[in-house]
This record gives sequence, structure tokens and C-alpha cells, in this order.
Amino acid sequence: AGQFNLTVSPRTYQPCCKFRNRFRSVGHLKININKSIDLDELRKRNQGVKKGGFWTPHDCPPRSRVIIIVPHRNRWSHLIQWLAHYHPILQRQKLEYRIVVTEQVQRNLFNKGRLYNAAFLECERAFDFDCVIFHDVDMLLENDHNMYWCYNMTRPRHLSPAVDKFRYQLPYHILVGGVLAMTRHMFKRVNGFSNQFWGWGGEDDDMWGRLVAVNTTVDRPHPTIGRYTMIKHRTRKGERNFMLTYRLVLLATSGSRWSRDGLNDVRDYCKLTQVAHEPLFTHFVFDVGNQP
Ligand code: NGS
Repeated sequence: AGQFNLTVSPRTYQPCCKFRNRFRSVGHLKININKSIDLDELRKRNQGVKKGGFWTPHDCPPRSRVIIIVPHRNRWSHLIQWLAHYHPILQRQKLEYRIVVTEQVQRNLFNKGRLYNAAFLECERAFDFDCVIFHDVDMLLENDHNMYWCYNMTRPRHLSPAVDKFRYQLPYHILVGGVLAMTRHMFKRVNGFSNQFWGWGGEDDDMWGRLVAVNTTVDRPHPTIGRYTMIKHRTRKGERNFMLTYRLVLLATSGSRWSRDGLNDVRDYCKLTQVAHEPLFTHFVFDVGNQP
């Protein structure tokens, strides 16, 4: 039983925050995709945010200590919209949080699993947190009652079951992509994400296999609350088709691979090349190695 004691501090359940939050969160949010917003303007609007994108409530103890990891590649305009959208929401939710943007040096295929794993290990080294949220940069929350924390120690929470692109319906039962919250302990328990998925897709389906392997799956908010707008972008069709067979072969072996492929070997592939404590986020850049 002792193994779960570390993840959520008793401070988390202070009634003060619960009570206040009722009045502060606003429920349904209007999504404003404002392309002209710039970083300076955003900084001015978020002066309470500390360097590295850290914020903690002053009027009561935080409900949870959360790291939000956002992988990013060539999508600065999305990232700015993301930051503009989420900083105020997370503050209304009375969380202690840090935004971590993780990027790769390589300009060719993306490896999201490696970026997530490597960023998580850097966070473990440098910061104190209970809960980690893996977040796509193109997903904008439509209802701030969807809490960005981990209240169940053993069941991660798939926060994004209802996305506009899929007409607000879960496209398939095992989907955990988009926005996924889990305790720090749980992420280590499943050995993180696989390091072997290149290009778009698959690493999230593989995560489902890992959760099943440790006898858990996910909770989800009600679809009226777990609602997101996906910022539109061109799909890299070539990348998708090229990798499909490869992804399916890997998925077939999730159950036997998970304990060898993940957090425990990501350092064999990834090197941290840059760290910056920007005003609204911590920025890690990794050399993620090359596709075999
Ligand atoms: C599946 C992908 C997932 C992805 C999901 C939704 O096909 O990684 O689509 O993607 N699985 C495989 O490729 C094996 S979305 O349209 O939201 O970008 O998360």
C-alpha cells in the first residue's frame, strides 16, 4: 500500500480550493482561434506565471502538482494558442503546474514516445510533481470543469474522449491519445511510452497495451465535459501510409515489449541538447536519434 503514498500530498484535498473552484471555473468555453496573438502580449497577460511556465495558487494550497508535457514540432502558432488557452484554465483549476514543451532536433520523422519519456525523466530530475499530463499541442479544451489532475492513483484518465474532429464521439474504445493524465508512479509502472514508433500515430495505442499489462485501463470524463476542439492542420499523408505496416507490427507485440522498451532504455537513444526556462514554459530539445 505504501507505494502510492508518494503521489498525492494530503494538501491536495483542502476544502478551500474545492469551494473556491466552484465559483472560478466557468464551464463551457468559447474557443477563439486568434492567429495574431504574440508571445509578448501573452507574457503581459500572464505575469503571475514564473519563469519556466510554473504557477502555484497563493490563496490556498494547490489541489495537485502537475506537469503538462507538450511535444511540439514546427507548430509555433499552435503552441502560442495552446499557451494562451491553458494558462488561465489551469489557474482557475487551482493547480500547481508547470508547462513543459519537448522538441526534437531531427527534422525528419517525429518520435513522440521518446520525446515524452525523455522529458519526463528530465522533469523527475528537476521538479517536484505528483501527476503528469501528456498533451497534444493541437487540442483545445472546451469545458474547464474537465480537471487537469490525477485523482485516481491507479487508473489514468483519458481527458479527451470527445473531439470535434470525431463529432464529439470516441472513435474507438482503446483510444488514449490526445490528452492523457496519470500519476508519476503509474507512468513509471508501465515503463512510459514505447520508443519505437516513428512518425504519426501508434504510440498511444501501444500505451493502452501497457495499461492492460499492469491490470488497469482508463477513466474518462463525461463527453459533455471531455470536449475539445482540434486546431486544423494538414495531415502528413505520406508519413501515415509509409508507417502503417510498421505500426501494426509493433502493436502486435506491445504485450511482450513494454517492460524492455520505454523509460528504462530511452537514454540509449535520446540526448538533451538544450534547456530553456522561457517565461511561459520550460523548453527541452532532444536529439532523439535516427530511425533504424
Ligand atoms: C489511430 C492512431 C492513433 C491516433 C488515432 C487518432 O489510427 O495513434 O488514430 O488520431 N493509431 C495508429 O496509427 C495505429 S487523430 O486523428 O486524433 O490524430 O491517436
